[in-house]
Order: sequence, then C-alpha cells, then structure tokens
Amino acid sequence: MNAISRPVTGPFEKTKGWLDWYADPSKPHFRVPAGAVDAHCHVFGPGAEFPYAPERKYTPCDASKAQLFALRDHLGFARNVVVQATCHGADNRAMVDACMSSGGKARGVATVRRDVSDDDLKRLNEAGVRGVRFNFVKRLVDFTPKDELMDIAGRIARLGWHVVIYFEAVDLPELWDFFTAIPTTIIVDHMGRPDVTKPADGPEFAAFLRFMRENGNVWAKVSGAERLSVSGPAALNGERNPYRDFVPFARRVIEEFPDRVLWGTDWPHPNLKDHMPDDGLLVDILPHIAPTAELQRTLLVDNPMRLYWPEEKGV
Ligand code: 0GY
Repeated sequence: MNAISRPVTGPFEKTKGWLDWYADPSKPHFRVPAGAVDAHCHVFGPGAEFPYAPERKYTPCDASKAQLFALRDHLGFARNVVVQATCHGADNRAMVDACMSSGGKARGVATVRRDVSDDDLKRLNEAGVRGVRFNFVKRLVDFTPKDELMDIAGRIARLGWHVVIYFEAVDLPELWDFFTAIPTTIIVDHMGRPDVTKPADGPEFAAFLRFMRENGNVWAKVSGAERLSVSGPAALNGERNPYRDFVPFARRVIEEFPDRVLWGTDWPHPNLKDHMPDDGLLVDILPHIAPTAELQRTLLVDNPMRLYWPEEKGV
C-alpha cells in the first residue's frame, strides 16, 4: 500500500454515509508544468485530532495532510492551496497545521467570523493563509449576514488577502451587488457552478462571463468537473477524455481570462454522493481546457504563484 492508499474494499464504498476518496489514483497521462500548484484542495481532520464542526452539514472522510502531500507528489504538482471547507466551520486548525507542516509548499484560505481578533489574523497570515472563503451554497452553510462578511473583507484587505466565494449559478444575480462591493481580489470556486447541460455560450453562463468581464478583480477556479459534469468520467473511443461536458465551460473562461484563472483537484472531494473521481483522470482534463503550453503554465504556475507566493521572484 502506498502513502495515498486507504485500506478499503473499493473506491465507491458508501457504508459510512459518505464516500471515501479514490484509493489508488492513476498516474495522469498529462504532465503538469514544473512548479504547478493544486490551488483548490482540502484536509479533513483526522477527526480524532481536529474534530469536525458541530454545525457541519456533512461529515467527510478523514483526509490527512500526509495523504494530501503524497497525492501532490503522485500527480506531479509542487504546491497546494488548502481551502477551509464547511465541515470544519471556522476552526482552521487542520488547514493551518497542513500549511505549517508543508515546508512552504502550501498556503491556505481560512473561514473566519466577525469576532476574529487582529492577533488571530496575524497568526493565520504567518501560517500561510492568504484569503478567506465566503460560502453561499445553502445546502452547505447557514446564512451569514452580509454586513458581517463585508466587515471581514475590509479587515483582510489590509493584509493583502483575497476573498474566495462559493455560490450556485442561480444565485449570482441576487449576490452580484454584494460581490462587486468587495474591495479585494475575488476568486469564484468552480466557475460559480454552471449547469453544464446548458450551452457554454447560452444566457446563464453569459451572466457569469459578464461578471468577470465587468469586474477585473474577479478570478475563477476552473475546477469542479467531477461535481458539475453529467457525462461523467467515461472514456470516449478509448481516449482518456473525461468529463467532456465540463470542458467547453472551463475552456471558455481560460481563453477569455487567462490571467485570472486557477485550477485544483478539490481532493478529497467533499460531499460527493455518487461518484468519487480518480484524481489522475481529473488532471487529464487539463490539456482539454488549456490547450497550449502557455495557457497551461499561466493556469497552473504563474497565476497561483502571483496570488499565493508573490514574494517569490520571477513570477
Ligand atoms: C468544494 C465543494 C463543496 C463543499 C465545500 O466547504 C465545503 O464544504 O466547498 C460542495 O459540496 O460542493 O469545492 O469543496
């Protein structure tokens, strides 16, 4: 058993009420560029060490920092951005522990409440946190008042951090004015969750593209294929070309906004109910959504380095 394996009977084990992450991810056929960053992933627990939040809406499988770092190496990535997930609430200890144990190879995105002290923010900054996440997905979180979020955004702006937002496509019109008032760089998780059964050049996705076009501080994570896809991971004509209904959406965003896109595995894929992706296969989406070496380098190296490791020269 290698470092990223789990002792389970199969990849789709569902006996505990949640799906475990894929035990033995394949080696991607696509080689990511040197220095590539997995800019959206999580650590969960282990629950015995870092308990899950009492207010959580789902309980994930444990997924440790050691397993995350082993996956990073297996897939050919150099660094991680560890994003706080709702199952840990505003208790950032597991994420912070992963960042601090990474030898500088992981940065973090935290969840904080209004009562966070300046000293807490300073400590998070020293641990490698560079952003906060505001989650508007109703099945995941209870409502947080917008004035509380704006208060937090104003405070973290002074640290040079950004705001990561997660919402469903249908909620963008109602949230638009709030988002455009945020004073920092904004990163949208999973392109605002488009319905990929609709056309990528249709009116719903046009609203998201307009959101990016009219707001130069808005970036998108072109991730979440395994969440959004209906066609799924099946190979076509024997080719490793998974999640192909997702591809035109991500490609459209990358080609129009090459300097404002990030990509991540989303390992260990919290809260998926039916299918758990092979992370090696997920990486093989990359040449389809970013078809040139230049786009691949911008997406996987230059953009995340500029945002999360700006102090490193030459990026
Ligand atoms: C993701 C997606 C999900 C979960 C969370 O914080 C979370 O719990 O983001 C989801 O269920 O769509 O990217 O982690």
